[in-house]
Amino acid sequence: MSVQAINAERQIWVYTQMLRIREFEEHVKRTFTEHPGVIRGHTHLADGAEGSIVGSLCHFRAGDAALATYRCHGYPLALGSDPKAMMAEIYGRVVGLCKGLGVGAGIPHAAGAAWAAQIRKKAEVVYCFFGDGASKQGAFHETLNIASLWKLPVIFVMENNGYNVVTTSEQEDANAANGEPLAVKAKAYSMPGVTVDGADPLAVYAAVGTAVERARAGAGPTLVESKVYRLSAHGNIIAPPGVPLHYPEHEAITVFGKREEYEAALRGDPVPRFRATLIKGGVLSAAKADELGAQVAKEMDAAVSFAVNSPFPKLESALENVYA
Ligand SMILES: Cc1ncc(C[n+]2csc(CCOP(=O)(O)OP(=O)(O)O)c2C)c(N)n1
Ligand SMILES: [Mg+2]
Repeated sequence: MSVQAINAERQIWVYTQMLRIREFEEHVKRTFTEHPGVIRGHTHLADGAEGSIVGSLCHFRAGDAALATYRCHGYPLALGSDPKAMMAEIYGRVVGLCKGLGVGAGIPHAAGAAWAAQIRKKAEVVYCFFGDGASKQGAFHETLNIASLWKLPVIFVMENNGYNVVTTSEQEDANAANGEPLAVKAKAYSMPGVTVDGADPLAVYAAVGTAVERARAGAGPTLVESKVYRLSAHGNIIAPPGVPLHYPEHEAITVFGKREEYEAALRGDPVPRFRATLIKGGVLSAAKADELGAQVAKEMDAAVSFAVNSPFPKLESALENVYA
């Protein structure tokens, strides 16, 4: 079996989802200046990873599952969640996707979901997204071992953005420090490990497609290292009440003084890059691309208005989902 080439209509869908993710993240970011003090918590943006997210999820079909980290706005957007409900969740409103009580998840849970899929025997797969930093946790290694041993249908997509908050991969990762791709970690658990340019959705589509075929066929997991560059700082600054929350500059600049690295990343921005690819390939006209951009901006403006004008959960509801 080989991965089918992606048709023009699907390529436009990919570009549209990339734009939606970017615009959603830009709106979250702007919130801190346009509605200061409204979001009191931490937000982490996926700008820069759009091509990787959408290229991966192109293969998603009913019954599959996807798990993410705190940098998690892109996946549900591409999979069809309502951006209004998502924005309301970030604003902590009762009409949010998780009723304003959103929490995170993790790598071992993906193995559990994949085990359930294996038992159901419907060729369903699990997409497990996580960062390069997360691959230093014991849970990552335990999960890869059991997933390979039991041939669980899971695709481990490591979004390697080269940073773990304020440290670089080279400072934290033995493979990176020795100039090796992080995909070599797969070798220790006898599964395929591939490295792909995460800024190129079509390259990610191909790499993840091969992994999905393997998983659906019962042959087990794959580790896909998708190289991306996060275009915002790790997260917004958490400040005491009264002090405006904001996004600082990227750690490449604030911690390492590597302004040129960051500017090069901006020049390689995957969203305009894919737009140019589609226009050059005759898949999309510049006018149509602009039209899509305007539509998506309006969609996300509406999401912010909805969130700002929605009620908070009742104080008493804070204990409703606490079991221990
Ligand atoms: C077990 C554990 N150790 C440390 C932390 C603190 N921490 C939060 S995010 C983060 C960096 C994660 O980096 P990475 O997985 O590469 O994700 P990225 O933010 O780059 O997308 C760390 C160390 C944590 N949340 N959990
Ligand atoms: Mg990282």
